[in-house]
Amino acid sequence: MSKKSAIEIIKEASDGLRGTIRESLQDEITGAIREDDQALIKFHGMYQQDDRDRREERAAKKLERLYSFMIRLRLPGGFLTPEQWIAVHDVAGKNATGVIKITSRQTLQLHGMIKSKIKPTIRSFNEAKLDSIATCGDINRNVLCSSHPKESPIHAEVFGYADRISRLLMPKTRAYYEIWLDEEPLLDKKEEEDPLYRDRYLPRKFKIAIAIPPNNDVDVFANDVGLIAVIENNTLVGFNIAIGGGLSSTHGNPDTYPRLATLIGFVPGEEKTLKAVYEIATIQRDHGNRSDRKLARLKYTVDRVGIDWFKEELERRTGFALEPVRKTIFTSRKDHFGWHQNEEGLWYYTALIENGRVTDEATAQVKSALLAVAHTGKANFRFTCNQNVIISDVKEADKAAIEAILDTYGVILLTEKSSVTRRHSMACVALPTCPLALAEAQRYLPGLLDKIEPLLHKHQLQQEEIIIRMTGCPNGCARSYAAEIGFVGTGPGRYNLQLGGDRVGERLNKIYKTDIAEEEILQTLDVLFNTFSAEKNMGETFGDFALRKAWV
Ligand code: SRM
Ligand code: SF4
Repeated sequence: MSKKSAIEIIKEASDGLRGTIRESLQDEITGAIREDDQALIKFHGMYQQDDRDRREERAAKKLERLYSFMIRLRLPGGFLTPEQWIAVHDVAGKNATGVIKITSRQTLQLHGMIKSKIKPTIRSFNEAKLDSIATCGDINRNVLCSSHPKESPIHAEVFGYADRISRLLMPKTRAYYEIWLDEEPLLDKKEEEDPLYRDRYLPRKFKIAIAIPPNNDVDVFANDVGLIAVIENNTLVGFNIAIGGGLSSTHGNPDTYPRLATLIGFVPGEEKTLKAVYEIATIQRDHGNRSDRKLARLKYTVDRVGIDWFKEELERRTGFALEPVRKTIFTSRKDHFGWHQNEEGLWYYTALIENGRVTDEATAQVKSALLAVAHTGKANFRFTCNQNVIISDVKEADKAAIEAILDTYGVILLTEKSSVTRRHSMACVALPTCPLALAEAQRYLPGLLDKIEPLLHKHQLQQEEIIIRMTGCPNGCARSYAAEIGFVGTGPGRYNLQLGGDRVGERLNKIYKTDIAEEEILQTLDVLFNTFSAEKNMGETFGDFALRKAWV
């Protein structure tokens, strides 16, 4: 048998994810926590980071790195009440950098929390009925669901599944409550025995998304498990299930690759759907690679054991057969900006939040606007997988007041005047907090788009909804491998340019040029846009055109 990876040993010895986190928190000599605890706090929704912009300066002064923590909330389906938004806003200002980051998985992150602020942060979240349990680590993460309630009359019913799946796959350990909320330790540890995760949890992170066709806004095939709602005669009849999606690779390691999930069958009804999801997780628990973390995601398990074996094993564990995949069609993968009304007559305003950074800038004071909206108590907040926010569930009588707030703070102007390309683009966090970043992403993409937009105008392509995504490394956090134009960081100021992904997230892109800098990026796009503009067929997307021209 292959050797267990170091993280496997840490998990096993962690006493239900407790480790020595308490002791680490009390150590005032350092801003960091012990190495083993760094792996364990991920399961509690946090990452230890440091300000990479200040590494050199600190090293020159012989100071330790400027350590801080990032915390990520668990928000199945990406929903917050106005009271909860106010709580997050307050905590961000008091305990973190003040910027609230909407992630590509429909939740919120706060950065820059020093060690002593973690406990007060989690306490405040708890008071607002929020938690960060299992948003990181080798466990099921935040469960996604198509965000816009106008998508379908059964949106609320499908949305409910995100919460139920999230709860079904929560760890049983009380460590989070004991460490952060001072709950009394259990007298009988048997009460927290975990039939799903046992003592080693999963071999790697595990991601689930639910899509409501025709919009694939959640990028369902990028997940370990994708559920696609099947709606017949306005009734939710069940879900098509896809397994083995994941978008990361490692430069120079040919054994790693991005992969879209494979459809394996249809399941009717709630009981069978939940059972199938649960048992997919147990198969991965029992058969995933626990020695090489680079090859531990479900996608590699599926490719190693084969789809047929996996299906048979799933049917054996669930005790029922999967039905043939039912027909569903995706026609888009985007956010519907501006005002829209759902079947019940409630209003929704989708606002552009560039790369998910909620902050006040000279052009638009998005953070102040969202706080003012929350203070009215007349709207909920829904986050999209494209890092935007939907001001939600607004009654007709309250719409004008909400609109006035969005207008006053420049949110409407920002959303409406931004180019189509900017609205459909996305970048990951990258520098200065992400330890894995090789290049900039969210700090760089806005400026690069300033230079790409004139090229699109020059070739009369400004109305094309081309999906552009950038990540600071090949881990794919802004799903750059599933973009029509993907930029994947290779080093400071340098990116692989990827082309040929489709519009709806059913085809990955491929490398067109490696390791290029801005000048070459712009020259290359100028030539490509010129050809696309001159030779595209009616309705042909940039990604499809790239494939037809065999650019990749
Ligand atoms: Fe991610 C690691 C940020 C979505 C694939 N991701 C990281 C870390 C935590 C870096 C680290 O391990 O220390 C980044 C923290 C940066 C920071 O300072 O905040 C990070 N990932 C993000 C976010 C915030 C990007 C964003 O700008 O929105 C997204 C948070 C999602 C959430 O709310 O849970 C985020 N990450 C994704 C996605 C997209 C998705 O899931 O739809 C992917 C690709 C899909 C996938 O999982 O295959 C993704 N992140 C990774 C990977 C590669 C995993 C792998 O299979 O190898 C890593 C590295 C790792 O796990 O070792 C990673
Ligand atoms: Fe960091 Fe890479 Fe993810 Fe960007 S893609 S947030 S650089 S791990």
